[in-house]
Amino acid sequence: MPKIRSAKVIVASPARNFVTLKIETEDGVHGVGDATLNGRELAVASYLGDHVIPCLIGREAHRIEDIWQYLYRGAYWRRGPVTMSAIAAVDMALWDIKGKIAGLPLYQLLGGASRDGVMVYCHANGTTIEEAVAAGRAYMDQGYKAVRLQAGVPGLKSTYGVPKGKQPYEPADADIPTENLWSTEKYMRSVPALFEAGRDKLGWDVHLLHDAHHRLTPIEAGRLGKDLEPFRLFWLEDPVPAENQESFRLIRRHTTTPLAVGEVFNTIWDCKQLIEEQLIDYIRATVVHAGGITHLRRIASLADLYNVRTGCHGATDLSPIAMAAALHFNLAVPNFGIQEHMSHAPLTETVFPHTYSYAGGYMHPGDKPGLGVDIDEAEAAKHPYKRAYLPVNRLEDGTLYNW
Ligand code: EZ4
Ligand code: CO
Repeated sequence: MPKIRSAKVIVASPARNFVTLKIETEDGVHGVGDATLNGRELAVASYLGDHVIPCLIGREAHRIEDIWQYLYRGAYWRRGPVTMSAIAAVDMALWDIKGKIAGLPLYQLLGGASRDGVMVYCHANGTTIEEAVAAGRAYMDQGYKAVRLQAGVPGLKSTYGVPKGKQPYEPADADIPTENLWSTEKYMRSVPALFEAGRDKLGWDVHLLHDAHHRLTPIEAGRLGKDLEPFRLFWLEDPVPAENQESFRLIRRHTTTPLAVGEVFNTIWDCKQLIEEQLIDYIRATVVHAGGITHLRRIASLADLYNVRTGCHGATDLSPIAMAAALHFNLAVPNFGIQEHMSHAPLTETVFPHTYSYAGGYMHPGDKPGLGVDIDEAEAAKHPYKRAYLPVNRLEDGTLYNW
């Protein structure tokens, strides 16, 4: 059985910051894992480089479950985004190695394809409702079956999901966080009009989604969900911050709009109650921030018991390595729902060559052994890390609020 000979962390910024773990066996087979935690990149790099890699050398690369338990239970300090992103990177890289040695794409090791392709949703944004809906139409012309609509809120200078200029949406762009202003009242008045226009102009043969980005209280979320019921959303995402899982009981009491939560979750414990009480419809935990393929499968298996489907986070701060891993997972998992998809910048694509592809609303991971993605280290080295933070949000009276 091949042993791990070396491992290294690569921090680079091809269009944005990414942290990558590369593990190599004694036989010279290597695997890659994404360890990017937006705005806290160097903390994960240090966790891996200073505390994980020394413990990996000499271990059998095939013992993925044992290594996962070793890093989770063995560290004494459990959970948390830094720890779980580091464990995820190791896990992804080891699955990549196992696939390469087996000569099989990862999804085959996970039980094989449960579907022909992975339905993805894209981001249609606009400063105005008209712009957002036109962007949705343009994506539908490219074959997308599912579109997330976000529009500027009248009276607010900036809104979550709406890019500056015509740039792709990537708000982690400031050396010190920029400060945005928020008004729930203005937002709540504007969203139903967005979806009324969306259904009017885009019709009913497209899935429409929306992200409230943790900005509401449970009763506000109940009202928004109710106001949006006529437009039959595929989901309303992150209506409230979800540390308090029982708060979703209140939302559920008031609306049948499906709910999606979990892009900031790290373990099964973050969503245990949400799933067991059937308080959500889609779990958005990702392969990178929730402990890798090994742990995400466990979350999905629990979710399957309660008719909760997967809807993995897939914004551009998840590297193409995480995207590849998500696509293999999505193709195989029985209770797949949908996958978020934002195109990476061309420079990102150059640094992470990959086999996954998009056609007609669906993505496929490709059939190369392992994950089917790699890092071009020479290219990566040309783009050094640059500190970049997400914005923070304040209410109009200056109170710090949820971004
Ligand atoms: O704010 O990925 O649904 N997608 C999102 C993203 C997140 C960023 C945070 O790093 O909410 O835009
Ligand atoms: Co989101």
